Amino acid sequence: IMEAIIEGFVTEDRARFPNGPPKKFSYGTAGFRERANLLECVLFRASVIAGLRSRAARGSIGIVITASHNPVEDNGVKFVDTRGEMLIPEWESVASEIANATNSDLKEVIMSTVNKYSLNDINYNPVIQIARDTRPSSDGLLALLKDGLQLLGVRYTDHGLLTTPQLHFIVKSHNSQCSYGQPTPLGYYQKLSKAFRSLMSQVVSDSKPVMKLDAANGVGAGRVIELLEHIGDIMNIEVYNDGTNGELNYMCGADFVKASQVAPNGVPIVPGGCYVSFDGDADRIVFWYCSKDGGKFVLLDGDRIASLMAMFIKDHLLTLSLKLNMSVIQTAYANGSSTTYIQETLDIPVTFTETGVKYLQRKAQEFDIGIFFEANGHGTVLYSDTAVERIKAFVHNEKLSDDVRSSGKALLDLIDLTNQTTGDSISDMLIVQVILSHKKWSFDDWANLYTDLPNEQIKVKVKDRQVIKTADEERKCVKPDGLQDLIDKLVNTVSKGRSFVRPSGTEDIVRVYAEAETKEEAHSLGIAVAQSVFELAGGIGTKPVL
Ligand code: G16
Repeated sequence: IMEAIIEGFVTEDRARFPNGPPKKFSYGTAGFRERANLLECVLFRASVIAGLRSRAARGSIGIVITASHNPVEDNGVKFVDTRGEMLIPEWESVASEIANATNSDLKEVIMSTVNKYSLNDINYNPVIQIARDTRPSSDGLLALLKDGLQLLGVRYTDHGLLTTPQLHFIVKSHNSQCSYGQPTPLGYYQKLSKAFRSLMSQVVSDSKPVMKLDAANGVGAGRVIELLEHIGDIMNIEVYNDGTNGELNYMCGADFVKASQVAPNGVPIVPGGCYVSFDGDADRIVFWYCSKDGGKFVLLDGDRIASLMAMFIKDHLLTLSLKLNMSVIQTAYANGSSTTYIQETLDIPVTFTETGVKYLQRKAQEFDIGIFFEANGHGTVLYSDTAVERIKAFVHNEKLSDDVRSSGKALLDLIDLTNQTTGDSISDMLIVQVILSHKKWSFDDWANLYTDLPNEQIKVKVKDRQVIKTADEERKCVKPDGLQDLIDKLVNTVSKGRSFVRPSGTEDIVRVYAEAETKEEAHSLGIAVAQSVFELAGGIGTKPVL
């Protein structure tokens, strides 16, 4: 029967896409991502990928149609695995093979997956959880996905417009038989708002916190408005760049603000005000403000969020005298000052992985408490079952002091406020607000934890970005020959210099990162390295200039 179903699917695929996939797709940092008009075949075939993965894992899996921080012409598909995490690596290859199969190979590729994982049991009927972002192309791509699922007889729930992390939450909740939460958008708002209200009730203050949100003209805007129905009486979030006027991710949003280190368009600036930027699908977040004296722009990025969360959690563990195996997970993009602060001041070990939340998340699972954050604002905290059980023991022990028990309760609420599946702008925003309120800190106080080393990020266009090969968690470039030697020489010309290059997994460019003791040195180092990439890796277009 399975073979007949697949035969029907393949016949329809051939009728709709007689020339097969329009290009070779690679499963990048976060799924397939391309110009939207090239993705139709991929979305149709995403149905079979999801259906097979779901059968193999015996659980519901998720699909989000989004290209996150990319421009509005792009789109993409992110698969969410059964525990609410990114798709496991073994299945990234399966997904690539199916997406790239020629028309004549498609049936064989699918059937070999069916046989390899013994997926012939048609009695197991999975449910796929689906969401999409606000891109104009998302509706058409969604229709193709649904057509594919219907042909295959795979059930699905279409949750409509959601942030990517909301769908991760729903998948985890569904597969945990609701022990993690109710698998609906409402369940998400209820879980977070309950924890947030409990944590904020411990704060004595006569004013409501106010956050001004740059929602990147993306899907986060509407979701925050929905959230406000649950917490609007205790927190004020003013939503800007809500998609009614501006273009998605254009001159706004977390990626723009982090990379260009300036305030976004579309947000009225009040010196001293508290600002926050999401990216297009609200899985990344950065905070920022303009200082009261002089209006200097100050960025509080993913490294800052990780440092703040690590400090707060560590403080509570100290109150409980509880020793847990804890680590902060960073990538090569982490500002050197944040790593020093976490290791030396907080005395928490830092572990490095390559770029991509999927890598950080896997590493974080090795600890009782794994705080993982990319500098670009993508991250969250994972708590092991052991950590949760040990913290719970404090709350229910009547013999302990009120301070100790309320510290335990605060940690448990914090765990509930955390989206433990992936980086989540909404959850991260609320956690930061809780910490600042508990400490009675302003953004200035937070920024004073350490001083960032000036840094610069540059994009270089090359003919084929795959000519760049890296090692040592992307901190060393091993191909093309000679590029790393050049980088080493350039780094030695500035003080506190550091630089690395890597091919992006979401855009058709090579990324260059440079940091140094002064802004000028970071800039000149970045440009010099970008020029070396241009020369040795087949740059196209205009060569970067100082
Ligand atoms: C995705 C990943 C992130 C990664 C970012 C940029 O984010 O989930 O982990 O940092 O891409 O990746 P790259 O430098 O390879 O282009 P998003 O928010 O775009 O889905």
